[in-house]
Amino acid sequence: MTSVVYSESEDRHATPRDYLSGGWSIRSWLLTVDHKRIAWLYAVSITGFFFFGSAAALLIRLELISPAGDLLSAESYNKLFSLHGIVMVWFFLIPSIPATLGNFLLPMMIGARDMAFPKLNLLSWYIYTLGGIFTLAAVIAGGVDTGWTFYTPYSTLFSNSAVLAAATGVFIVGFSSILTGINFIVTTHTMRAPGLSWLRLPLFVWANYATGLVMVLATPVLAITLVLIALERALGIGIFDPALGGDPLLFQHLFWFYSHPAVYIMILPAMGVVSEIIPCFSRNPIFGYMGMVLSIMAIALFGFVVWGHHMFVSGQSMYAGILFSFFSFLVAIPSAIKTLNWTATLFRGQISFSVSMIYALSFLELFTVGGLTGVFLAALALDVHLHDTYFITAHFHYIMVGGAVTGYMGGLHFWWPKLTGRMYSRPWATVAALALLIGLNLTFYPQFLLGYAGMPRRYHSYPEEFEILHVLSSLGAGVLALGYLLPLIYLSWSLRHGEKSGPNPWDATGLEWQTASPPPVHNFAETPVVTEKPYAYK
Ligand code: HEM
Ligand SMILES: [Cu+2]
Repeated sequence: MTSVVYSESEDRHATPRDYLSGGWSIRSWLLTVDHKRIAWLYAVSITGFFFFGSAAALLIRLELISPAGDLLSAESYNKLFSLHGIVMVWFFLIPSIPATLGNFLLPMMIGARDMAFPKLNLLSWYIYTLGGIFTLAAVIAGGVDTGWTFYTPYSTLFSNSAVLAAATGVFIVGFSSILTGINFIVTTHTMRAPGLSWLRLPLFVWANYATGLVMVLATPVLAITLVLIALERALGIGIFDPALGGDPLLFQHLFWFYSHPAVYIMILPAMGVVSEIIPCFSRNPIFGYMGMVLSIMAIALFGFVVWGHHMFVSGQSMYAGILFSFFSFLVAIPSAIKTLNWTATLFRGQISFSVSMIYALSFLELFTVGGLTGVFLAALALDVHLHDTYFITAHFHYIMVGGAVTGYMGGLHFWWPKLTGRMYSRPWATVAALALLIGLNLTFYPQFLLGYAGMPRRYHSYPEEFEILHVLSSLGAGVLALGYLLPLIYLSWSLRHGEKSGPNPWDATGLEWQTASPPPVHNFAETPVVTEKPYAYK
């Protein structure tokens, strides 16, 4: 893209201050309305939740090293995997890329000075933090043992754990998600720079825009579901209780009507990240831009009609099952188109294995395995065998950790010089990226075999024949932990000591690379004008 460029030598204007030099007082951070600082506020809280959730995961894997349930009681095991799921899904994966990288980059990528509603943006962070406090309160109140899905009747009639506090936390964080979604949608509609038509938007912007739509359309359903669960549990109103004329399946319909689209809230932004990295490090324009845009929108829309594939064995009608199976096959098509287009972009490209490119290629491998096994599960008869086994656990971890978290790490490394104006240690970052790739496969591949062989999920002890595969998986979790801890160390180090990066170290296209690093408070000295399509590489 060509545009007016802010350059440091230009002295027609006084050099604008960068967004970090405006002071480090607590006030200047906690009351900021600058989207770039708000992105950092999110990054800090989200990272905290990620390591909290990871500690629970490590304890789970430690327990499963031996077949006897000897490290944890069954009860604390249930509480640990519930806590892990609740924290990772609601407090890490859903906000991760949109709230951090999306918040930081979206206005810059469209040549805007900020989000459409800067104060609402800050408010979403406060709401997120408030929700987090409730979830932590649930832990202090003794924990929750319902799993991250709060399935009734267990969550309403039987569990004597802190269900209300945990569900309240999730309810609250939903509002933060809705506000972020509204901000993304309005910003993309109204604040694009002159010349930046819809079909010149970078795919990362498209992906966050579609994510915003899903957030705004789906999250209210989750909110209603959680209110009903709370009322049911506290007052026994009977919406889900057959004894009082209610229906427990209704809960699953409502829950998955939000939560299946929500899996696309997690994966679409990561797809956006990968779509920026791959063209840059193969020096090729993205293959099939139009197809990429259409498949982003198709994923967001089709995502709303497949929820019933989570309920194949729940007793819903056979015809519903067949319909949901069919729609699930359909939603796999746009994902396949995207994967093929990334591959075509790599083809005959001048590939350089930068750190973010290693993450993007890892994403391709992991997302493909996760996505294809989703197609297995969408086949009705096969799902009857695999349902509620470790095969499911493996499937969604390949997507959610292999896809979403790997995309996040790739994006963090790609845009780190923009965020901070500094470089990180390339050798250490390469070690970490490889540890992540090896660790992920070693942790989750054995779980496909475990599930296929019949090991159910959510058990804290198991027959000895499953021991080897569990030990391998736990070993993988150790390698994976290294892959997440190392970046925490070398990235923190680079904040102070990293080499200065200059505005565009990767020689990338895109408006965000045309302003200084770190960017000035209002992003651009002058509003840029766009005259080209995105990804004008070569
Ligand atoms: C794109 C990102 C995806 C994510 C993040 C994702 C995530 C998940 C999660 C979290 C679960 C487990 C829910 C639970 O705890 O019960 C799950 C199950 C399932 N997924 Fe996916 N999934 C994705 C893609 C797909 C695709 C493309 C398909 C179909 C083509 C698919 C088909 C299924 C089916 C059928 C189940 C339910 C299996 C059962 O419980 O028996 N998924 N997925
Ligand atoms: Cu689903």
